[in-house]
Amino acid sequence: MSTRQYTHFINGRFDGDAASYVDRKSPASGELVARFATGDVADMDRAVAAARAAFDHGPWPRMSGMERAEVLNKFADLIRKNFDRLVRIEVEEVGKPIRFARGDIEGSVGLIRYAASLAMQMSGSTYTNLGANKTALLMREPVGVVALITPWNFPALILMQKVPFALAAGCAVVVKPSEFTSGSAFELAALAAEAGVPNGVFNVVSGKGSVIGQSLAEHPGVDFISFTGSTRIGQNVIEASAKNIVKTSLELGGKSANIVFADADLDAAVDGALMGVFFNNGECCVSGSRLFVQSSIAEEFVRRVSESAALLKVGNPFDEDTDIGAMIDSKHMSTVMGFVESGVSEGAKLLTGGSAVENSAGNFVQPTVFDHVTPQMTIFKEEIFGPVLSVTRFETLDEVVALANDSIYGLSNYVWSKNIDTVMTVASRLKSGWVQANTVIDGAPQLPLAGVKGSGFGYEMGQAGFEEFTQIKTLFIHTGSRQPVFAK
Ligand code: TXE
Repeated sequence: MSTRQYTHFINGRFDGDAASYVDRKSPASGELVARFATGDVADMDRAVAAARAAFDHGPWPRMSGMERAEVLNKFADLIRKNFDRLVRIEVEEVGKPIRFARGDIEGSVGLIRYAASLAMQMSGSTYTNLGANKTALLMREPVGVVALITPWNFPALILMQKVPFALAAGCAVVVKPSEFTSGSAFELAALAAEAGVPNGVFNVVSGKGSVIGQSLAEHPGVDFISFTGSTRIGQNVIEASAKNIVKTSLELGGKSANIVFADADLDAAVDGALMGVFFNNGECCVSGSRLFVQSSIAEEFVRRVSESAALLKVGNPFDEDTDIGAMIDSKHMSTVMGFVESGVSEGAKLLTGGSAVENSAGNFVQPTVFDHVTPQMTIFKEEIFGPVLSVTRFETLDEVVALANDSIYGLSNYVWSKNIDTVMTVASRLKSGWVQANTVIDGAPQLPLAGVKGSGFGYEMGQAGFEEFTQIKTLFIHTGSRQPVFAK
């Protein structure tokens, strides 16, 4: 493994050097894998100035949608060409299993190609029914300079849920990636430049969230802030945006319900229960971390889930058959273990797991399943962001809908049943931006994701996600002579 070193990527090029760097050690092996420049407020000022100049005076927002689409498709081609390198960076810096890292990069390509198609379709509308000699054009325009602040769990994929849509609309972006996992953001910015994205349109500054993240969120040169991360920092971002009255979009935490009715395809639902909570080490905002099982099937179903969980392979994320890799850092692992301890002390029944992996150089946690979890328990309420499943049994549809909605969050929920009436009724009553039936953590670039309640607001992906990066200018035109109102 060779150590990668990154300086800020501003105005189409990497800085020559940086005053200081932060080391990133692999959370799986402890080896040094990357060094990221530690930015300061002056670096952020340079990046916003570059984006401002590119947006206000540069070619990108003035190109045709077709031209922007061509560049975006070249960007997707270059990601394919560099596929293995990008996958390796995600595995090294995040500690996620390689098969999921491949999915992230493949998914990124799909998001870019879809966004390219939207660049070609960007349009407004016209009103011709306003009366004689009156016409209105609703002109769709790019929103401007966009601040993108991203977390560590899907560094490339979450970035690509934002950047290509912003670029398709004609915006310029300044990215503040997580200080743990900044590598892929730099690589992607450099590939975008190689594909023909003009200087200043895609900038990346790395460093501490409390310093440069904060300075980006409150920067007067920014027109829109799109943030993915914790609910607490989301609240900070809203406060910062108030300074300049700037629009925000926030994708925050979740505590999703995964609801299994007795009439479900139980083999599929067992896999869905496991995937729901162990995918991406459980470090996933749409994790189905609260499993609800109808009482009549619960005994057998929970036994199957817990026995399968105990068989999952935890360890080296580069191994093809690893199911669960390393937690992002030791502090986060301690937080996860603190939740496990609270589950035990508050009286949930530990079925499997419950401890860190012994004799390990990395931050590994055993897949953990708790049964008989009640709504009063901490593990029912809090986003754990690790491989910890809580199981609660239910009798009726009404009861499980109330249990599922008993959360400050409202990002996603899952329901398993072969009865379409059950699926539609439950889906319509769940308070979340996203519901999936008979599948879990699924999706496509066309499908928007948005939170409600403590999970935030604003769309990512899909036509709705694209439109977040645009605004409507209404042009009202009067032709012919206008009836005087004041002139005598
Ligand atoms: O998030 P933070 P972290 C949840 C999850 C996790 C917890 C903490 O529960 O355990 O959040 O994760 C930048 N102004 N999610 O520490 O701190 C920061 O540098 C502006 C859910 O990673 O919110 C990083 O780039 N920016 C989530 C980004 O914000 C600031 C995914 C997110 O960091 C800032 C990740 C500030 N004052 C964690 N302070 C999801 N929705 O998937 C920090 N940042």
